[in-house]
Formats: sequence, C-alpha cells, structure tokens
Amino acid sequence: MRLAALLAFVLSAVAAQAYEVSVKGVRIVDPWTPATLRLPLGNAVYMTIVNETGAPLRLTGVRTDVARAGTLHHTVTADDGVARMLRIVEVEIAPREVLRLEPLEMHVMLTALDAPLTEGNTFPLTLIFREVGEVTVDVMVKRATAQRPRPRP
Ligand SMILES: [Cu+2]
Repeated sequence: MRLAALLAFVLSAVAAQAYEVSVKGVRIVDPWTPATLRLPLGNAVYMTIVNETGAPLRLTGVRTDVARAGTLHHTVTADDGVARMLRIVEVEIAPREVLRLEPLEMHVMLTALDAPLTEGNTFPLTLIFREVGEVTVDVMVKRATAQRPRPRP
C-alpha cells in the first residue's frame, strides 16, 4: 500500500514535469527532437497537440530559426514495406481531440539545419494555426536514441 502510494506520487511528479504551452485553447505538450551527431539532411520534431477549443483546429505550418525550412510530414509504409515521408499541407484536429506527432507517424520535418542539435539544448519552434494564429514552443533536444514512441497515457 505504501509502495503504491509512493509510486503514485512519483508518477504524478513525472507528469507534472512535462513541459507544455497553452495558448487560446491549444495545448502543446513535450515538444522534442532527437539530437543529431552530425549535420543531417533533415530532423523530425515530435509533440502532442491538444485542441481544447470547441471548434476544429487546423495546423498549417511551422517556422524556426534553426533550419531553413519546416514542414509537416506523414510517414506512409507502402505495400513493398518501404516507408516514405509525404508532405502534408494542413492537419485538422477536431474539437477536444489530441494529435500525436511521434516517430514513424506524423511529424514536423526540419530541413537544412544550420548546426547539429545537441542533447539538452532547446530551440524555439513556431506552429501556425489557421484559427488561433502562432504558438511558439521550446523544443527539447533529447538523446539521439530516444526514437522509440513513448507509451501512451
Ligand atoms: Cu519527415
């Protein structure tokens, strides 16, 4: 019983540490990217986006100073088993719905980075929503091996 209580406390402490930004009913939780060991052609950014507004929310683009371009990508595995990334012009999130950008799924793609991304650093990324305008978050650069999807709460 005491162990269970302690575990619950630890879990709530971990949950409380999750970085998030909330603007006009748009909540962005835990934006992160894997560290790059050398200068990559592109690097993916992941996060959870919660639409707490009562209306559909459309993500139409991203902007950052650390790369020449930022686009929305989806990963599609073809019949031949080869995974390809397709560019998405716009993503709609229904009211009260959650959009998870995660490895091998939808992600923000940064191309032509100015410098390698070092573990432990953060950089600002601006998300552009048609309905609420711009929301800027700090993306945490995590360990390069942190590629595996996180367990869903
Ligand atoms: Cu991509």
